[in-house]
Formats: sequence, C-alpha cells, structure tokens
Amino acid sequence: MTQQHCILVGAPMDSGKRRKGCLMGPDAYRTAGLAEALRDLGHQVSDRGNVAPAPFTPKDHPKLVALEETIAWTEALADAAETTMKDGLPIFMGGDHALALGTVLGVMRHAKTVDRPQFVLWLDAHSDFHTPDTTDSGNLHGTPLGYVTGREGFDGFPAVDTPLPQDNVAIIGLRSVDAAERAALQETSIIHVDMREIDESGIARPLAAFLDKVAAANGLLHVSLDVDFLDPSVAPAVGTTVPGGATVREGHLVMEMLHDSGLMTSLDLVELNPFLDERGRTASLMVDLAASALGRRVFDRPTRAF
Ligand code: 6HN
Ligand code: MN
Ligand code: MN
Ligand code: MN
Repeated sequence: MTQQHCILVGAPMDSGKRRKGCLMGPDAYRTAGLAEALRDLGHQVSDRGNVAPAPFTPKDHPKLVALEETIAWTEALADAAETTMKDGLPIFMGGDHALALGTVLGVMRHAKTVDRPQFVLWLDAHSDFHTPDTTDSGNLHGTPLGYVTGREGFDGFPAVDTPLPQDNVAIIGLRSVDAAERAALQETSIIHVDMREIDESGIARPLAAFLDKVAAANGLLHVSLDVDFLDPSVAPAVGTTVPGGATVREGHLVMEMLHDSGLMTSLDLVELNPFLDERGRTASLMVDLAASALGRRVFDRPTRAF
C-alpha cells in the first residue's frame, strides 16, 4: 500500500449553526485514536494542532448566524488547506460543515497552482447548496457548496476567483433538501444521489461512475464527510440527524472504494458534536471510516469488482 503523509488539522469551528458542541470535535477524534489508526496502516501522521480564526468583530444580523466569525474561519482555513496540500494529505477534523467554505477554497487554490482540476465528493443528508440569501435557518453550514461553486450573495467572504465547475461535484446520501436548494440544484449539472437511488441501485454504482470521471481528468479529489450522511441509529452525535441514512457498511464501502481508487487528496470530517454522542461511538465510527479510506481492509482484492 502506498504510504501517505496524513496531516491532521483541527478545525474547532462552531459558528455555522446555533447549536454548539462541534468545537469539541477535533479532541474527540484525537481521543478516539485517529492518528494511531492511520499509523497502524503504515502511514506517516502529523498533527498540526488546531487552526484559529483571526480576530473578528461580531455584528447583529437579522438572519445570518455568526457571519463575521464564519468569514474569519473561512480565511484561516483556506490558508491552512492551501499550505497543507503542499505537504501531504490533510484531514480536517471539524468542526461544523461551514469549515468546508474554507477547506474547499484552499484546496481549489492549491489545485490551480499544480494545474489540475479539483473534484469534490459531498457525503451528506443535506445538499448544503444555500446562499446567505436563500437560507431559511440562517445557518451558514448549509452553504459551502453554494459558495465554492460560485453562487452569488457571499458578501464579505474571500472571493472565489475560479469557481468549482458543477460537473466536478457529486453529492451522495441526500434525504433533506430545502425547496430553494432543490430548485437551484436542479438547474445545475451537480451529480446528486439521494437515498432512494442508493436503495435501488446500491451506493457503489454512482460512486464508481464519479471516481472514473475524476481519474479520467487526472483530478484532485476532496471528500467532505458529514456525520449525518450516516443513519442516526449508528451515528447519533450530530445536530441535524435525518432518519434513513447510510448504513455502517455503505459508509465503509464508500471509503474502501475511495482508497482503492487512489484518488482522494484531502478529507473533511464534519459535524461531529461530541456533546450528543453515546460513549464515543460516533467519534469511533468516524475514525474507522477514515481508516478505511486510508487502506484498512479485511482482505486484499486483486481488482475492483465493478
Ligand atoms: N449540514 N438545509 C438546512 C439548513 O439549515 O440550511 C440544514 C443544513 C445542514 C447543514 O448538513 O452541514
Ligand atoms: Mn453538511
Ligand atoms: Mn448534513
Ligand atoms: Mn438548507
């Protein structure tokens, strides 16, 4: 197996929604043994500690939650992501999903410097395709895919000079899409796979098609894994649970296929709220999924089976 340099980056960001607790995520991953699990697989692992936002001045806003804090985090995480990409495979330990405003922007900047196309795989119950104008909740963790694909309305955020092409994005696991997101998403060429499609065809088929596309383009692949992609019965530690999510095995299969593809170049682990966990089971499951993405397996397979 190819040895990687896995770089753990803590992103204790909690400003993307009202309910607090995701700031404890990075330490929960450390406690659950993320570094050790990856080292056991033969990888070199460094932990660069936690990113912090530059000082910001909070203002009252009629709708949006913690706008200024979220902008400050976006700037800091974009810088951290761009830098870390030069040195290895960053694993961003969240923190809520608003952290992907920054991490995806940073990996996109890096991709530009190495002249390769960036792709994004979004594993989530939600499409996170809102803009600050369309969100009903005011929670900016529902906006990162809108931001990085160049939707308007992100005043005050770093400019997205070269938006992520819609064709380079796949969302898998959908079962909670707001009306405004659905209307906007249906106008795009973003690949969106809902739970019904997964029930009917299996999760491997749409994922394999997307991975083939990334490989054909010699792309970089950022994977953003939201805890609520998984069914709440196995992953309760998240504020936005939606029943009917991915099973433990569906989660592992995605990760195992990602590993076999050799395509993943960066990973977000987001929305873990340890305050809502049951004896660390969600944190441990997320660590196991990350380990599968980095090569943990029962037996070697000679070839891919589809
Ligand atoms: N997440 N669509 C809802 C909203 O508030 O905009 C939920 C967003 C969930 C965010 O999955 O990271
Ligand atoms: Mn999300
Ligand atoms: Mn979600
Ligand atoms: Mn929404």
